[in-house]
Amino acid sequence: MAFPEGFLWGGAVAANQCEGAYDEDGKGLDIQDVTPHGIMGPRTEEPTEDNLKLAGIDFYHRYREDIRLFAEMGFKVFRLSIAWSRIFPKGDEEVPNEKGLAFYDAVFDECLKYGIEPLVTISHYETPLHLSKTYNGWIDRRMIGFYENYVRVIFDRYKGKVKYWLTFNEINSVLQEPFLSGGIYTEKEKLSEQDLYQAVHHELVASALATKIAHEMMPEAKVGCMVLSMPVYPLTPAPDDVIEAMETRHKNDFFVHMHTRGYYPGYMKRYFRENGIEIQKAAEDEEILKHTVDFISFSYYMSVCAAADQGKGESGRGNLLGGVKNPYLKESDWGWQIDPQGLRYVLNDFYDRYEKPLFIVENGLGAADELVPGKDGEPTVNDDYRIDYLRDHLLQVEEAIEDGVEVMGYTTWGCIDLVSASTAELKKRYGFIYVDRNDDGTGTLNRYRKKSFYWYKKVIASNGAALERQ
Ligand code: BGP
Repeated sequence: MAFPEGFLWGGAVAANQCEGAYDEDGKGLDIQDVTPHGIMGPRTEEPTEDNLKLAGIDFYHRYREDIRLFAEMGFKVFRLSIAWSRIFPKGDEEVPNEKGLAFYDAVFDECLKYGIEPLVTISHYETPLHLSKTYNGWIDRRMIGFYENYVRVIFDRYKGKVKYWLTFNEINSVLQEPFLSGGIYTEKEKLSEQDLYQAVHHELVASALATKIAHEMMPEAKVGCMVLSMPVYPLTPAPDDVIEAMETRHKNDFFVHMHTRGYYPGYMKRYFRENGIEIQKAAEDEEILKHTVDFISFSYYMSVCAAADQGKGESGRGNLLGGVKNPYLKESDWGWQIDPQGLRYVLNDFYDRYEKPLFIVENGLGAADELVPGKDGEPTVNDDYRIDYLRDHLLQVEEAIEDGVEVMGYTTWGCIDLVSASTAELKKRYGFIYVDRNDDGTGTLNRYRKKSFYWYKKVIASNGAALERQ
């Protein structure tokens, strides 16, 4: 049996996509509260009623019921994020908001009650809006200090409860999505590469600093980086396409290099040199960056192709980083190309190169589900397409484990339906658990088990053996 004993099976969510209660118990506004239409849409000055994230799926009030359902599936781990603006409503205060801290105490206690390990993302696309507007997010070096203050508070509070930490969600997406990922308020079109890489540097220093502090304050803690993984295949065997693919990969993966080796790779120094980018560094940065992570975590949804002649391929829609469409792959209803073998590829690739344990912390299929009457009278969803997707990917994880890759665990994205990050829809559902809430805001918020719920439960109970049998 390939999956090792103690393999961490579970699911993942982010505060801004599920909690709701956007202004309750002292929470400040964050950047998600002013992006009602997701990444593509315009942002607003104030929170507006059409922003589904303001109420989310009401996890803030229903977490007990939800965690009980996760426990019923047999989860060993639950990945969630702490909303920074619940702890520091503006982000630059000295003293934290006790009610925000108490909320996560209750959530972690609930997980631990069922033997579920919390896996906590410290910052998941939810920078406090004040930090974004006042400092322009991570462009400003002072963000490192605000983030340090925040991590010291949460490490101190939750040490003993939380062992697994991730510093920034998909840290490598800041180049493509400066507002979402870096809290940078200036419009993307007005930013130079100099600005973007300066922000990247600050985030990387903050991430290494958090790792150092975590290791000092919680010797048993395991800290991971979290990147958006996307294998880049050359569109053709033409050497120019192969080199294009390599250079695209370098830009995505240099973040992993930084987190595991602790210094800038030669190819990035060359890129900076040739593009007139000069990163402003403080004297201590080099030392701080040497604090490398314990494991690499990543999201995996799709692969892309690269072509030297950009006009050659059809450009694909997809998960933030984008790329050229692969003519050999099918795509989801939202145009994300489905490539289970790409997961085996990326696991091997990261492991060969960086030699750290790996954790798949996001993977899943966003689909429009239909609620139908179930056998026992309870509504359900016959989501065989989701089962197929997840099984195909998990079989590739198994292959990678057979290849010798050290895989710590697997958390499906959106284990309970939640608001989409890219389009802010509820219709794009990922969950094992259906949440009765619709894009027009209607719905009872009731939770229903989908067919995949029972399937995943069997997979976990058999530690993966059931994948083969079905
Ligand atoms: C990742 C984000 C998640 C998540 C997921 C699915 O990029 O880390 O927050 O939402 O993608 O994307 P979407 O919600 O757009 O379907």
